[in-house]
Amino acid sequence: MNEILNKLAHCVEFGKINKTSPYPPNMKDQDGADELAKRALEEGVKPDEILENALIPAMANIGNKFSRKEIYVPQMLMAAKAMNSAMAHLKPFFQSGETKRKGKVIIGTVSGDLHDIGKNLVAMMIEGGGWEVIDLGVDVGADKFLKALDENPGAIVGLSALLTTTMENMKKIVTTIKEKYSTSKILVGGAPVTKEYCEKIGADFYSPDPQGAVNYLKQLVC
Ligand code: B1M
Repeated sequence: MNEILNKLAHCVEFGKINKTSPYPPNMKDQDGADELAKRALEEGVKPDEILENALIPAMANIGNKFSRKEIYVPQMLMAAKAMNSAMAHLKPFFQSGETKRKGKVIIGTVSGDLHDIGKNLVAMMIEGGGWEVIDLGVDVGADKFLKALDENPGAIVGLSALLTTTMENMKKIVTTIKEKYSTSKILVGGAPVTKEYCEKIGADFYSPDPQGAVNYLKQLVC
């Protein structure tokens, strides 16, 4: 079992999606995350073991390397694709409730803002960290966040903003959510956002990068 999970973790970390994908060149013609996740399930490895012992550690390595600037956005995106190809095999088990996740995170880019590359990376890392992610997309206003919270009580909320102009909307969204759900945890990030701004608008946590977001969530459930 360890061998297949180690191979799967390696594929995710280095962005090997499936056998036919040409990236990375040194893994040409080898099985990728797609084939290995499928085979692990066929061999009887439980979906939560695949998540805990292959996907989560691989994504944690990716997140730490990205934080240390040892890899950049393209490598992160390849790892995301590899992880998604493995997750496609696991999702039916999570969706049926047969296998539990750590909790739910509602994420979106705030109203007026169409930037989603960073938000998608954060969402992918959070999913790779064992959480169910409800991605509301871009240009998301307070109403949509509230509706998602009504439908998913207790979910943690993640807000991303890339424009100095839309940071104001982040403040409005935090205020509106806290008015209705005062105990909701709200995580914020995005290039112009700072720890000081997070504190000023009454959000709970600021992370400059995806791994910081995953670490924050981890300590909420420990
Ligand atoms: Co725009 N844009 N853009 N843009 N764009 C910036 C942000 C800008 C800095 C460029 C510049 O002028 N130098 C500037 C903002 C200036 C400011 O407000 N201070 C800008 C502008 C002005 C605009 C327009 C207004 C341009 C115009 O039309 N005149 C317009 C606005 C549209 C709108 O949103 N309403 C616009 C449009 C666009 C495109 C559509 C063309 C495109 C977005 C495509 C897309 O996202 N699908 C785009 C892009 C690509 C950029 C740049 C070049 C790159 C942004 C990016 O994806 N970075 C950007 C300049 C730059 O950054 N060099 C720029 C990579 C990404 C991985 O980083 O998003 O910071 P980032 O995410 C990081 C962290 O911030 C963090 O983790 C991620 C990974 O480390 N993080 C979180 C992000 N969200 C988080 C959430 C968390 C935690 C961490 O918890 C929930």
